[in-house]
Amino acid sequence: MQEKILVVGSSGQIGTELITELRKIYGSSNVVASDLRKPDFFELDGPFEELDILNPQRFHEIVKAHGITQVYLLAALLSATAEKNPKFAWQLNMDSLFLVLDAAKEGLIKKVYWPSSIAVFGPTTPRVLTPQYTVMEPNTIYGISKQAGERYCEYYHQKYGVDVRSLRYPGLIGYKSAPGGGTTDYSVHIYHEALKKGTYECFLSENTTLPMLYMPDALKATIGIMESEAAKVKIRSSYNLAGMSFSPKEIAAEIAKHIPGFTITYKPDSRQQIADSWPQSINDDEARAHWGWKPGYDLSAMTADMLTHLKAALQSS
Ligand code: NAD
Ligand code: AKB
Repeated sequence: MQEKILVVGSSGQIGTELITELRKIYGSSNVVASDLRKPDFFELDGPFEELDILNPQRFHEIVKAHGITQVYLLAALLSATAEKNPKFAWQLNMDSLFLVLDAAKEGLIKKVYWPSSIAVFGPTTPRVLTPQYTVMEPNTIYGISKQAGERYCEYYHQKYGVDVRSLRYPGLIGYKSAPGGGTTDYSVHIYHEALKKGTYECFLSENTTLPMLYMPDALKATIGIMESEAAKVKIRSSYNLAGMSFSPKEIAAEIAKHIPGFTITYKPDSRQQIADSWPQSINDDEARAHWGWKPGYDLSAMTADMLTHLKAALQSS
């Protein structure tokens, strides 16, 4: 049977890239992009539907009109933006998940992807090589919504047999799309500013180490878990996922190897407190053992690739 995929929140940092990858696999006409707005930076070569995921009627209309079998739910408010509007963040992050899980429970769709985050961990979690199962007391509204979302995903799988799959992404870094309101966003901005100005003012302090993942690895993991046999996906809350860990000082030193004279200054803001509550590194043994996850990029390989692509994009613009 031909899969028909709906990506909700397709114009964001992950969505813009995921759409391209999914269309390579399933064919452009079988992957429907949907968001409040069309993406800013590239033309979509396939169907796009305007959708506010807080409008259930419109969601059901799109699912029926396209015969959707799988939904990737990416719409959310991220950590920094959510702190500015906690009630709305809770409404968007939770109501969208209930809507999609219920559609699967009712048999309208067959499979759901929903990303969680390292934000499910909090200040009482062991911060180094944080294990899959550990203390989870998040103290941001974003983290609380992700943790509650994980519990709902597992509940819907156990009670109703819903085939929902999830990854706890670390900070994601890519050259094709801009990040949207997270605490790890500096790790994308720094490459752009390094090439444009040779200097960057960082909103986190120099030794704030956080787990990160290069976008090609994030896409590989996302499609990898969705294409795994159901029996291999033994965890239905969300899987720990690791790529690399570094601090602003370390990424700046790596960039300086390619751009001699590059400088970084530090002006921590409210995002520092969020970063301080998150792990420094993640243990992802379960993802590796259950469905064969393995990252391809470390800090040095990612930096070389990011700078090559961003330089080419700057020269052609
Ligand atoms: P983003 O902010 O870049 O994109 C989110 C998209 O959702 C935007 O295009 C936005 O317009 C859309 N959206 C917002 N409200 C909507 C609504 N009511 N209806 C339809 N669309 C709506 O976020 P992202 O970085 O692409 O993240 C996607 C998912 O991955 C989120 O659940 C996020 O929590 C998770 N995640 C991201 C990262 C990361 O580093 N980017 C890390 C961990 C988890
Ligand atoms: C954020 O910083 O909010 C995201 C995340 C790690 O969930 N990048």
